[in-house]
Amino acid sequence: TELRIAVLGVGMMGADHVARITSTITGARVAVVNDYVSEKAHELAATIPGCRVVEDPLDAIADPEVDAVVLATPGPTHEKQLLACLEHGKPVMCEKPLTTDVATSLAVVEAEAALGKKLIQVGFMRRFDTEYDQLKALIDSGELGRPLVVHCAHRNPAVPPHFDSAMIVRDSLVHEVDVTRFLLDEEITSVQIISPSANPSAPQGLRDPQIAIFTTESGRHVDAEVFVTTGVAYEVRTEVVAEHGSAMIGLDVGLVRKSAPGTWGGTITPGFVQRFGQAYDTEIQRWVDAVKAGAETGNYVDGPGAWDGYAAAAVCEAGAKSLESGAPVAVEMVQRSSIAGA
Ligand code: ISE
Repeated sequence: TELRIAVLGVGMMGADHVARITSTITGARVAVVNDYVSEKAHELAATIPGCRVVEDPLDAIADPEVDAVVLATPGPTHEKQLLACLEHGKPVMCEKPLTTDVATSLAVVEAEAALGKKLIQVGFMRRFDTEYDQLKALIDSGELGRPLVVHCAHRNPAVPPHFDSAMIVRDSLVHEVDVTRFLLDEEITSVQIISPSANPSAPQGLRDPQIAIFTTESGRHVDAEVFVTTGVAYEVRTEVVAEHGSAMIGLDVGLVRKSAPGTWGGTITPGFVQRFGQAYDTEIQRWVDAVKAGAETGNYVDGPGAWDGYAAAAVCEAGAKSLESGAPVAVEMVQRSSIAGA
């Protein structure tokens, strides 16, 4: 039987997931959509057979004809909606952030752990990208020896007008936080954000680009350039330097074209929806499959979970503090082993 999904929030990411579940994903359909802009939800629902609008997000979660939830609502609403999903035992794929602060993220981790079921997946989609997957497999094979240093670049052509300097940390750099934890399999213990001379083309006051430095539990170094107003295209690069070699992904070397008059090059994806389209497809398909298997396994997640969302929130909190001072700030988080079942 088909999994009946409620998609809450049908802005850019939510609408993209609705399209993907409707046309690409097997074994699931969008049964309910919801958005605080009600007309937007109605317009979308009208294009999908068997899809209806539920006006209140909490009613959509509780709806007996909804089996699972995709949360693509604004971050500040996540806490309440995630707790409702747990209360009703509904598996949920939550776009980042898990919640907007560390204390509420931890409360969500604890509430899920107390249930003894893994119901929350967090939308760190890069873990599903083929190139990141290959990089992780290469690291885990041990062929390169111990990874020592990671260099990251994360560039957006533009960001919405409400994007401020702290959002560069919490919304953009957060992906490098998750990638670091994923690739190196350890927590980040300290963050420093350096704001060099700003891009003259960036909105007044926006500290863009930013350079982040992470230190991990075992003392490894990660640096990331996050630059969200390049005006160029969407570029995400990660290079791991290890004991016996290095590896890099995100080189945009798909198609290299040579043409008159003497030009050489290819194309760059314009945005994250294109660059990570395959990752989103794989993420949602694997989530749907895990949810369907969940009744037997008690695990409704195949990928990053509530703990990963909490860890990211803790690192970004330290990052936001460092953004003010420019100095390294220690990450404060509880030990995973202190929460039974987390
Ligand atoms: C956005 O929220 C994302 O998640 C994208 O992956 C990231 O590149 C962008 O900077 C964020 O604003």
